[in-house]
Amino acid sequence: MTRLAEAQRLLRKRVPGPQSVALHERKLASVADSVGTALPVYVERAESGLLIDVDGNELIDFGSGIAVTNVGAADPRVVEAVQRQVQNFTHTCFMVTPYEGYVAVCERLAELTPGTHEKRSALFNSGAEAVENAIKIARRATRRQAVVAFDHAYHGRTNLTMALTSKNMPYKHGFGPFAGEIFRAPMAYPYRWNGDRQRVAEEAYAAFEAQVHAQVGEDNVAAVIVEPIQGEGGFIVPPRGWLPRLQRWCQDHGALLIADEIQTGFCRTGDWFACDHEQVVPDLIATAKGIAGGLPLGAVTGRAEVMNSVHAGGLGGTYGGNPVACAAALAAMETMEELELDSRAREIGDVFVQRLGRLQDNVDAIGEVRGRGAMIAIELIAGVGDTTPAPELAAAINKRCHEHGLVTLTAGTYGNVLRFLPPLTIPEALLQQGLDILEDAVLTAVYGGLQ
Ligand code: PLZ
Repeated sequence: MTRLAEAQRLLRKRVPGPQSVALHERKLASVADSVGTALPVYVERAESGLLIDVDGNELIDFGSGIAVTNVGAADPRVVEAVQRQVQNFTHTCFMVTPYEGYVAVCERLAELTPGTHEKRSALFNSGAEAVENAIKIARRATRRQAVVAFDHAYHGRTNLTMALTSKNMPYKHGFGPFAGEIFRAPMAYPYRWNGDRQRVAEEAYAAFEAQVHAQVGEDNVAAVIVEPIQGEGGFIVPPRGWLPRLQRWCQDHGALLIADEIQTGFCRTGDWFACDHEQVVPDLIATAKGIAGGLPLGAVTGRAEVMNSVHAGGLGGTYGGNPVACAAALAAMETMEELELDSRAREIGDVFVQRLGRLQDNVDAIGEVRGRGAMIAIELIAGVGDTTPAPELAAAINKRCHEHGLVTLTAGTYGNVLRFLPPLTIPEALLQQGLDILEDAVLTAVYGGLQ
């Protein structure tokens, strides 16, 4: 039996199966069409690396609910902590009558985030909310207004974060006017910037510097916001040296560096945070997603003097740092530490790079295999010597993966990137089975099943 056939034993019914199809009809009749679903398979329960649907199909998870379930979607420690907290109380509002969990999460964030300086945190409900608040704090602390974001950036879907997000469709189209005082600089995107990585770092930085000088003025810049590895933009890893230069520029000009580690954080890239890789210490760091094992939580952590420059009562929200989400976060962080998921992410990354590298040798349409740790992507192109983006090919591979029970996600400004974000607790056998399905899907989409 081939390894692919073995993997397919996980599927009892076709994907999506009849129960999922029935549920999807109800979805279409009740949920707004604008809220899409990449793979209309309705999940009933999860194990590490597996999603089990209402038809009994077991799907291998290379998505982690978009980089959220780093500890798996049903981590026993998270489940137990949530159950205990729900039994005690579900909500009080931290701004009214506080509780220990919120404080404990802020203590953990001070320990885990880059830098040994005195820190403070504030908790919110989502990534976009964390980013919005980071900008509010930066503006208040610097008494400046301009914010510089990058090409291919993704920071959220609220009004301010839409302005920071670079891609029009589907995130911004028709939703303007957007928040003001947001400026965009070129991203150091090695694959689509001619030259070796060293040159890209230098040229991209020079372009940033010149553009901000000409169009914004250094003294007007409150903050530069950057994803240390871009997520929705297509897992773009800037060349070494570029991020430290941005940090130095911020220091030289009295601006704050905000790292959006919402997708890269919490062991995903093989370190606790992607900034750690180059010892970059941002002034503010926005986190969410992987922080709480699947419960909604976002945070801004930063230099104490910056965070505390905001007037009393200036930050908050009814649900920010909800006790159940905080309990989950503390448990998820414990699991990450205990299972050393940072080093596991590196091992997962090595497996991906090795197998996808071999595949790339045989498939001209794979322009690049890139990423760091368990955040890996392939960029699909027209073919040898023609780097025209191939979004239809990415969609075809994605669809075939889904039909064969592997949850994969697309990304990229041009829609031609397939990205892989397995839970860091995925068992080795499932990881290999997932890669079997992926390889088969690539070869079938490219060569029409002839290989
Ligand atoms: N910053 C770097 O990756 C969320 C978006 C999915 P929220 N990315 C997934 C979609 O299509 O809406 C994200 C991110 C980075 C901010 C966010 C926003 O986080 O929790 O979705 O608000």
